[in-house]
Amino acid sequence: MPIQSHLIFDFNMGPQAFVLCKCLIDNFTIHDGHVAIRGSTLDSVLFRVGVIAALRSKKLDGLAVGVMVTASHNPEQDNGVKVVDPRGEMLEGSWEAHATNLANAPTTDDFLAVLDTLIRTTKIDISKPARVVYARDTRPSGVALVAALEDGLSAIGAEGRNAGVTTTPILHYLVKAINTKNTPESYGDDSEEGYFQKLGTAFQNLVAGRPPLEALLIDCANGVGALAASTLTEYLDGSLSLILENASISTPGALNFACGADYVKTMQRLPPSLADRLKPGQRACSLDGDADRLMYYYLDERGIFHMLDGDKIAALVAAFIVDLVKSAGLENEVKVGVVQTAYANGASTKYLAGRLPVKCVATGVKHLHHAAEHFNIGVYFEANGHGTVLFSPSTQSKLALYQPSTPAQSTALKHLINLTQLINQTVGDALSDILLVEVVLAHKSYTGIEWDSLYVDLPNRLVKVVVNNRNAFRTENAERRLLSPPGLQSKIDELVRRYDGGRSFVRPSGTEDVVRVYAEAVVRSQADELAFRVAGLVYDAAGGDPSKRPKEFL
Ligand code: NG1
Ligand code: ZN
Repeated sequence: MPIQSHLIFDFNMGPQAFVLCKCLIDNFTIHDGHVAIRGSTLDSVLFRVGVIAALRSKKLDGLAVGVMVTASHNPEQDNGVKVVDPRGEMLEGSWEAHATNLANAPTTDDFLAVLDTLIRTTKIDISKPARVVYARDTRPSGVALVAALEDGLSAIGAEGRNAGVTTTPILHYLVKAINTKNTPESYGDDSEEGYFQKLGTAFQNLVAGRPPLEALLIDCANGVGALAASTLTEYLDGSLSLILENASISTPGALNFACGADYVKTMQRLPPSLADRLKPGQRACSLDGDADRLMYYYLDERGIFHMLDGDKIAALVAAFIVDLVKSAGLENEVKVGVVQTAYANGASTKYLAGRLPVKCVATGVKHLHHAAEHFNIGVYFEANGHGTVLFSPSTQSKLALYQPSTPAQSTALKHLINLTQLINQTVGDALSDILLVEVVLAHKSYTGIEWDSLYVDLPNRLVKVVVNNRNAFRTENAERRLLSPPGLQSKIDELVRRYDGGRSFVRPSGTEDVVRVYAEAVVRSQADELAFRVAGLVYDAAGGDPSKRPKEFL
């Protein structure tokens, strides 16, 4: 059945995920990070994803591989697929090339021929078992896609486990829990219940004895987060009240529409549906369509919207963990670091860099996740609200064996150990991140206002420029400087110098056919002006028609 929608392959996933198709043909439009498919028969692609995931599992001796059908924060008519690797590594380049060929084979005969080559060249023992655990978000098109995926799994004789309608981070949890079952590294019971139990128990341990916080309002983006947040409530046992808004998962077209984390971050405003729901000073947050992004915010007494984005979450959480490490007497042994991208607000970088090591990496969760693994405790968040905290295996063992010498050290140690249970370390997880934020707020007795005042965001502006060939834009230094088109970077530098606190950079998007321009400055009007002027330079350098130059580009 042809489905008129977009299928998105996400290349920007964490190391747990790989993406199958880098250069698809005909119906497929390629955008580095994602591959969008318009008006194509998606069923055959999902069938092949099933086969590829099963082969990946066979190659890894039957370890479970995950497949998530979702298009995250994108509109409801889009859909996509992410494959979750059991070992938390990126797919080998050679294997990825074979997988690409498999997905692109024009006919069934070609498909079988490529399959045969893949099995031979990667030395897959086809008699090995294959296990694939899969799930989907609430998009209506997901039903047919999952059915096609199941056909692919049956065709190759893989054992499939349907995890139903759930969040991307829960699917990641399940993959890790299945593969570590009955081992010393057991990640938890391999069920949704195990996930909620793990988070709920750790949260209750962490807030025990603290005065309860005011209820938190959650904008569920009319997506699967509504189901998961509702179940989570049962496991919190009254330790935190959640008020679920935008929880209409069966209203056509409602998913991510004028709500959700991406809306809040992009528009820098409250979802209109919450306007008469939120009291001044009350904390609220938005999830995205698959619940792996989180934005907090509040309205002040004058009704002005204040956004607490991924950078503010990183600042809150990193400072808290550094304090706990110190209180536990472990500051010489456990080093905490933060990983950001160039999109992190300059004020957040300044705040964090005064307290702990901060590393800047290229956009894309895989870069952040890898860099965070180099710290004993690595905190990473994208400004858009995707992030988590990684405790290295040696740090986890150290915490388990450490003998505290005072009651205060013992308490801090217990908190750290509970944090390793509360945080979903496989991938950014909006629900786990909510609980993490709420723990810190409870410990610090902070409202949103105090949290917000850790530092003041520099006004910033993100602009898209549509160009003929965004591959003409090449970058260096964690995407902060342009190598080409020649001469453009020095023009940007010259412009930036004229703005107080000015910073701007240009990079090609990995997920859309545009070039992104980011700018910040001390004053809002200056940040806007700088962004539009740099966008104008980009437009000219890309050979745009001067008569069609967007008027806001000055
Ligand atoms: P691109 O399109 O490469 O800028 C966007 C986000 C990334 C990341 C990916 C999704 C911005 C500026 N960019 O990437 O942070 O979330 O989508 O994988 O938010
Ligand atoms: Zn998402």
